[in-house]
Amino acid sequence: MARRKFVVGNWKMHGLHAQLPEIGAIAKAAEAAPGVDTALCVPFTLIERAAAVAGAMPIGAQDVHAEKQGAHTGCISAAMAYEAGARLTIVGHSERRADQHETSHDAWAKAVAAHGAGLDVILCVGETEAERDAGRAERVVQAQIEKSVPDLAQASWFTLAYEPRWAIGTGRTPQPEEIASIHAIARAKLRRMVGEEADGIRILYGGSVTGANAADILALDHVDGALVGGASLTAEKFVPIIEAAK
Ligand code: G2H
Repeated sequence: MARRKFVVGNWKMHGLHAQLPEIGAIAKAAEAAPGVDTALCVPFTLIERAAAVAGAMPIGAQDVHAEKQGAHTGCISAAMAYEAGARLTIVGHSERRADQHETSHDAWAKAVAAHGAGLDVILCVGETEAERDAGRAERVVQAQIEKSVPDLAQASWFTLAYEPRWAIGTGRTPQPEEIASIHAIARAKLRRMVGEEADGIRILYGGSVTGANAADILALDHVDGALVGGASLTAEKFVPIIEAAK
């Protein structure tokens, strides 16, 4: 099944209003690449103004709370993110799994809540360096998918992102065959969980993607796009990645 390439920037805890022109420039490049789906996940504080300058390019959040409302100081619900202008959200990012001790069950609950509020979902999975060194990468990723992908996941709103933790922000990327192998295993696991729908679900690679390595990574089997951190912060760095996906 043909899957459109999907390139998503994850600004993490970067970006003040002064960076809005970068978002405008990225959106312009996205518009010039109609064959590629491009989106940018920004801090909550930027969502509303980013959406105003992003034109047709969807703006996303990087996390949402699993509950609709309640006594959760400092948290943001999926409906709040949607109301601010987000149309998608990342859940289960490894930095949240590590820093906020989020589990695969938390990621599942957030994915369900986000979908319920009308947000598309990008759910992240990926092994640590110790798990890869111990030969457990495949089993870890399969278990994370098992526990965190909702049974009702559909290609129209759900995307999986494979991000080996040891490749995030480190400048190290796995060997092409390592990426292709995990993506094939992830697709097979999705098929066992959601049947033929899995063939339409996009699986992104994330972890030190740059303009220099994007074309090679995006050419791999079952790699349907990229989740990009550091190299999405400026149009100068991000646009070549969008163009590599054309
Ligand atoms: C992985 C990625 C974006 P970076 O976290 O989600 O970040 O491209 O900086 O490794």
